[in-house]
Amino acid sequence: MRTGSAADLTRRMFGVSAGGGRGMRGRRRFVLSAAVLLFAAARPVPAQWLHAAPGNSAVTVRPQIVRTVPHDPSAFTQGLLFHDGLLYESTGLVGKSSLRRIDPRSGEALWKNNLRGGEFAEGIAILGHELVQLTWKGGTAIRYELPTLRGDALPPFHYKGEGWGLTNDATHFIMSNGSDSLYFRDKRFEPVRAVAVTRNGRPQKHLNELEYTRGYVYANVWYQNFIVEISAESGTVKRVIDCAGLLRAERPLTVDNVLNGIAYDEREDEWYLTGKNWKSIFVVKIPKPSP
Ligand SMILES: [Ca+2]
Repeated sequence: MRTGSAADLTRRMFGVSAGGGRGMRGRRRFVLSAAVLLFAAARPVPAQWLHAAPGNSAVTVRPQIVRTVPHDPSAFTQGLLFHDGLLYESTGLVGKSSLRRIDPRSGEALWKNNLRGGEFAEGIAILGHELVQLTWKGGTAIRYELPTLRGDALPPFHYKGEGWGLTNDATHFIMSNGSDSLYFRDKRFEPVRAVAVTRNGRPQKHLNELEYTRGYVYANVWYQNFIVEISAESGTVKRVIDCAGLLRAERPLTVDNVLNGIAYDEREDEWYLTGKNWKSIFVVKIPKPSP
């Protein structure tokens, strides 16, 4: 039996006919427009996200899934970190931006702050006694006191350009803005230095959510199924963490539900990885880099 065409599907969903008669051209145009809208709204995840390892001569490693934790599928994850036994998540989109403190065993939000209407939250980092939350285009970072998470006690940091990912190396904040550079800032958020990131000698653009440990910055790459391990000193990508297995397990609904969110529990040597609007956080082991 012949399966329905896109036009058949659209006709059933919208209750319109592409048959002959008066107004046929208008209806056909409507059907075609509806079909374009339908497929534009739900572009599927590319097959290579689920199967192919990234083309790369740098060493590729695959994470081993230890367990999964439920993740709020309405959370458009822009930042994730692990601190003192708890997860912290920043979610984006205007009207849906938030900061959450999450139980890493149950995935439940223990505390949540919804941002004001026009703000679009991005990466987060904890340095000293404060948690800092970037905004995408606002040029402002919100500062929350720890452990109270009061967000109105400290004046915000200001910076030029876009804010994407944020982490720290215990001395500096390390920030991404979607380019191929990492920006180091001091505790007052003043710029200190920038490091250009290269993979196999080429600029690695679209650096997104970040995590730092033991001399390396781990970065999601926007619209890619892998994480790059970057030498914080030289900017060279040493290894690629191939996360196709996580995407196969998660089966994100659309191409925009990208892999994004890296947190590291140093005590247990476990990584918490997720994506925008994913239903799971994957707790994984990643082989340590050779010294
Ligand atoms: Ca992170």
